Amino acid sequence: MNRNHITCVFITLLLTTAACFAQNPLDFGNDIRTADPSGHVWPDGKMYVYTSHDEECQPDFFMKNWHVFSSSDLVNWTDHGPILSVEQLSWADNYAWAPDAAYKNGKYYLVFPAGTGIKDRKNPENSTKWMGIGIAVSDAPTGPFKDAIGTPLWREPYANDPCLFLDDDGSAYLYFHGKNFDYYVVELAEDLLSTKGDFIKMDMGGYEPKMEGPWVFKRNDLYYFTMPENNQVLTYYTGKSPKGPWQYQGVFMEQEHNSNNHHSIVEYKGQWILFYHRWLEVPDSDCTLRKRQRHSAAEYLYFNEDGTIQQVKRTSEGVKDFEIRIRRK
Ligand code: FUB
Repeated sequence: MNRNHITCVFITLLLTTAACFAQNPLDFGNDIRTADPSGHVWPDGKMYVYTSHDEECQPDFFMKNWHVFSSSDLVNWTDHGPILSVEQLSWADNYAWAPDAAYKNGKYYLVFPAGTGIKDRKNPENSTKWMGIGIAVSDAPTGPFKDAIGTPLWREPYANDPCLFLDDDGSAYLYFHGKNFDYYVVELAEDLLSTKGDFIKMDMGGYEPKMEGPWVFKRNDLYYFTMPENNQVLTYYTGKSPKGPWQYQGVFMEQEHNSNNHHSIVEYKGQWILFYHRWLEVPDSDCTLRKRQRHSAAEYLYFNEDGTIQQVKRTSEGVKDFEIRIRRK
């Protein structure tokens, strides 16, 4: 074996080893492309991640179904999907975009955006695209889910990217991205199947950039309104109530490539986790449209003493040592 051969073998070994220990993107089994991961810990103690599902080379985010993946160590995942598809809806046939989920009184709720029509980018006046938010229910976290109301929660305003936050007192708040309705919140009724009261415009302290994919959570009595600002960089506000007023706190994850991000933040076994998606090159892809495809990923997330969020870096290791970390706590 000459020197070149040895170097070659060595590099291959290094790459293979690195690949074995890498955990991002998350290993969801087979070759599925997922985006918009929404993480939840349910009463059985497992982590469930609800995602949208990218098809190879899909044009303009034409997406057809949602999946859920479960794990108890964040390394070994089971795919339980698809758990709902736009074919099962009477009011939409496309745009199975970023879902969220909730658990209440023994039932599991999938809150999902879906839509119809086409966006005409050259002549926007010819666009027919419309999106709304639906609710599906199941007795199990893994579905199958059934559209519970047979319509979207509302038709106007155009809306997608729902985030359903259940507060400790049982109140349910729905945040979303809406055409001219960003930074509004609406409460849901006790059964989570209809809205209660008006859309409430939240006080964002005077800073309201374009956004999609809001995610709200609570920690130590402080509420966090987090979002992909301009659909990309992850930023957040804090507040003392789920309806604001909110105070802008800035960036906690920088941008990678000129492409969207979508995330969720959840505590699991005493450790906070950030789920998000990455646009990674798929070299053997037949897709001429784009070589990068979306994949769900996870990182540890830490808070400072004053409750602010520390910067999170994208890593290839992700949360692969989760079990060891938890045992050390
Ligand atoms: O996955 C479709 C759309 O792309 C989501 O709804 C947005 O948040 C962006 O991730």
